[in-house]
Amino acid sequence: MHNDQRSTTLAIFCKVVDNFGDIGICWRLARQFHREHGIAVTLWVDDLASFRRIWPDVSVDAVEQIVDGVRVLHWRDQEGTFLPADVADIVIEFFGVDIPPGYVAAMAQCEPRPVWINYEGLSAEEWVEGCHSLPSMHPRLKLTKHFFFPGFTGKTGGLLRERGLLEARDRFQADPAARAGFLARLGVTRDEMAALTVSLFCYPHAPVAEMFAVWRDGDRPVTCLVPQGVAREQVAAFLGTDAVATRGNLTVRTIPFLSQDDYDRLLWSCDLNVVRGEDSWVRAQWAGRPFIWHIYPQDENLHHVKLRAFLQKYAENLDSLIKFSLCWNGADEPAEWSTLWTSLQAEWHAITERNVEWQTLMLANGDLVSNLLDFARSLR
Ligand code: TRH
Repeated sequence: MHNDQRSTTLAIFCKVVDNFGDIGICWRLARQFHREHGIAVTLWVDDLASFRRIWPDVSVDAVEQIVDGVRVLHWRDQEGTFLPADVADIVIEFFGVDIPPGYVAAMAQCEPRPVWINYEGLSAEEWVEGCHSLPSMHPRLKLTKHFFFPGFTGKTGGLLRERGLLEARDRFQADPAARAGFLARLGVTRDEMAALTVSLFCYPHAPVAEMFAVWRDGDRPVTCLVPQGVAREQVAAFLGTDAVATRGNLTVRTIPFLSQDDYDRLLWSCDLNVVRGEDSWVRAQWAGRPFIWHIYPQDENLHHVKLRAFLQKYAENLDSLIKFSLCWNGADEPAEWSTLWTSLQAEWHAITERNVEWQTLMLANGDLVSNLLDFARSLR
């Protein structure tokens, strides 16, 4: 890394294993490094079609393109020879992906060596603090990579948060016309906006049909907005082939799969957000509205350990939120979904207060991109 910050270069290697989380996070990182720190970013990504879903400016055919100031390369294989001049000052491999061997060989020839970061997944478990920033030597080459963990404490990398995000959210939430205009563009009617609005982003095994039944039979109108493709079967069971349907007190409406920026606006607009995986979960925390997290499932229910670790930190004393979240994730059995929903609503005020408190705590950990840069600089 050069002293002159403007000439710092950074490469991110991203493989879209499943869903949108990987590219979602890598794209946020890329944009923020470039926009807020003036870094020349190259994003290597294997699946341009998934990328385009969250960022419509992306061309799916281009081997190389500039998107929002970031150089995007289609990562098609592990072939290729590289020169030290091709190597970035900071190299981020996302979730331990295998960087092309030719690129790694060139990294070993650089003087000084690039900072090599393995960017890991977000978890509230205690062990994360012990592993964050640990070095790992390459078995053959004179190269060391370091683990970088996002997290919820000052001993981790913190959470992704763009400069001005909370101010933009506050402006939007203070302006009813902005919300109404945004929702109207998605086809939401005035009546639907006036109901309790829920955004739904979950994995297919979530108990969506059960919640639909509770809202349908409940005593207040609920509008559930579902981006295209989410919980496909359960939503189709309610809607048939229509885009919107009302049964009892519930209206379900499918909306387009949004760009990342519009997805934030959706979270800021709704009274309750159901989110999943990693990136939408973090965005929901910054949205400042009650949220339910559907965690990405792992073998042997390892994800239940992660879920409990988060709830222990975040939802202390929010018993209804804990119970609801455990049931939503199959980690506990509900007696009655309607009872769970009633108790959750009774806790609404306390949940909202906790959100504010939580954001203050998270802000104190700094933002992840700045933390990562400070860490990278400390290694040179
Ligand atoms: O897509 P996901 O399920 O991704 C997951 C997780 O990242 C998980 O940790 C990982 O191991 C697994 O993939 C393979 O959920 P996530 O993380 O919330 O990412 C979704 C991205 O899509 C996020 O950046 C928000 C974005 N998004 C939109 O841009 N528009 C939309 O309409 C919606 C619903 C999401």
